[in-house]
Amino acid sequence: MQYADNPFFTNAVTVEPLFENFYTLPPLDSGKWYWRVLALDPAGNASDWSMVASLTVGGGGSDCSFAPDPPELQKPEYGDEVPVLDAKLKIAPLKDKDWKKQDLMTQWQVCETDTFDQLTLDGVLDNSNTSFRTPHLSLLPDFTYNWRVRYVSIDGCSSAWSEVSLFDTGLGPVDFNMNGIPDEQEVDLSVDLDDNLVADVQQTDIKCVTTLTGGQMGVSIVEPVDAVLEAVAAMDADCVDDGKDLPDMNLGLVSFRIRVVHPGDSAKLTLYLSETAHNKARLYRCDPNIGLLDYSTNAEFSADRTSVTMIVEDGGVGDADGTVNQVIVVTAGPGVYFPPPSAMGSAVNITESIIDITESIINNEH
Ligand SMILES: [Ca+2]
Ligand SMILES: [Ca+2]
Ligand SMILES: [Ca+2]
Repeated sequence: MQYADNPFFTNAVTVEPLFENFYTLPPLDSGKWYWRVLALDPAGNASDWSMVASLTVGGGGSDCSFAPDPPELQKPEYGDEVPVLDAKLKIAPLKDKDWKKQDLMTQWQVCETDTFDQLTLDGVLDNSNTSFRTPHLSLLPDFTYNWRVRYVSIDGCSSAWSEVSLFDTGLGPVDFNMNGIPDEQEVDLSVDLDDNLVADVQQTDIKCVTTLTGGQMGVSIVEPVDAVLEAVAAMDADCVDDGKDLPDMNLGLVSFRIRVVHPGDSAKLTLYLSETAHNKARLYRCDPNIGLLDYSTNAEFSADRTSVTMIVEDGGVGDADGTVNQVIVVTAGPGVYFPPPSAMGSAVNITESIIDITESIINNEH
């Protein structure tokens, strides 16, 4: 499914995969919007696009005359410095007594300028969430950013934007040789993850890091040829640090930032793994405000399971910055859920149990 603010679908947002016959749109600006759908079979063959349909946001449908008061920005305070890799933005709890917490979403925007026309980040959280974590590598070091927040009701009415505040980012990890890899995560000359008999550190088409588990992962852009891999950094598997059960991720996660030439471009890339992935491993993507998400539908492991190819799209699938801005930010890694050691006694393991059941069905087919 694609939607856009113009009938030519310039800078359209693509939503895939979509297994249901409905989709709930994130908050959209007022005005006329256009959408269309196509069908894909399991082999990836696509139908033609449907006819284009339109919808109008605001002024009509819902009564938006009682919009909530705008949020009050709390942290960072004006001009504070935040860490590049792990910034957390905070607003005061919802004060407007006319609204219920669960009926409002918070929309967070970060931009280099106070015009908010070329966004760095655009994220929507449910349940009047008061804090927003910036995705790893989405912020550049030693930079000043503007940010603002608004409430959006579940029927699409929004508050005014909060005041605009500013924060600065710190220097980030040391990268003395300026290759986009933290120097303490560089690999040595013995590493050749793409198996081409050339040390990866001597190649321009792959960036490898030492993972936090002591292995290595490499990132390489397959296409488009004009996309640039700007930065790569290894991350801990517990990407939201919430203590929840995680898949077993023997290489942890790798974050990377890609710059594409055209807004909304897709990119295909390969993650090279220093350890063969388990035969049941899936590729997981980290959303810093949700946790790990199964990215299998847009990823494919190689036959020998030493690499995995993934598709990402600026402002679309996989892009953690949530906006069409010629930058794609991703944190991902392979992982596998093993059956919990004790029987499923606790509610915590429900998700795992469901995954185990799916896996046993798959196994029974063989
Ligand atoms: Ca470096
Ligand atoms: Ca190599
Ligand atoms: Ca983007």
